[in-house]
Amino acid sequence: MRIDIITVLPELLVSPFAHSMMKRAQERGLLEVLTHNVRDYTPYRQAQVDDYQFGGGAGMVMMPEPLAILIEKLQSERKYDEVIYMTPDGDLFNQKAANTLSLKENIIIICGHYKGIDDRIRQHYVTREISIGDYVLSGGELAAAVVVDAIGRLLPGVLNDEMSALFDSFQDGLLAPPVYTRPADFRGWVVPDILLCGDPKKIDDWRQEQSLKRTAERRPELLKGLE
Ligand code: 6GU
Repeated sequence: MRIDIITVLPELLVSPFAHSMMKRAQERGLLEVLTHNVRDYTPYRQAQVDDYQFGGGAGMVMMPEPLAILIEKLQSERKYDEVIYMTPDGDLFNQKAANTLSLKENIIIICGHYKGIDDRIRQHYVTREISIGDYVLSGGELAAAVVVDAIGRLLPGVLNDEMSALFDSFQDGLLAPPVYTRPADFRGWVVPDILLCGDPKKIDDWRQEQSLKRTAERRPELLKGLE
């Protein structure tokens, strides 16, 4: 899978993909993340990429021309399945959206800054708008990093233990059960006996029960959709 990220701050998108699973995904050739600086594509002097908004009001808006030039350059090189715009007024991102996007071949992600991008780019190029939650970030980059991470770890071959994504919170619509590691007794705080019993069926049942209990306590609305 190839992801092209359009940004005015490519530096913000270095570290999130340079470690751990995202690093491994790229080293294994399963994921390619490329960043493109909008400033390198502007036809305006002094690398201008934003301007005052028509109608007045505080805050700058990203101009359509540099974005259109960059999007069209990329689209002339390969076919893209989605052109995503990161914006707080987009569709709320969740595991289902991550699963769907992980099946795509090539996607473009546009990160907005300032007051956002000229609406004509949204109307004529963007196929999907994503928000990562009901709060406002200063730009789309951190949100894009969240989305790419959530997608990237789902690509077949990225996880070392191929099964472990299946046990994630949300992957089956439930929160994950509690987990423990050594020592079995830490300052008198002991691991639940059942995890030490060695019976996989019993352990599985306990985890399922804990998942349901946690979900009922913390996110009861998640249980509504399940049978
Ligand atoms: Cl995608 N962008 C910005 N700027 N703020 C956000 C967001 C995105 N999602 C939640 N808040």
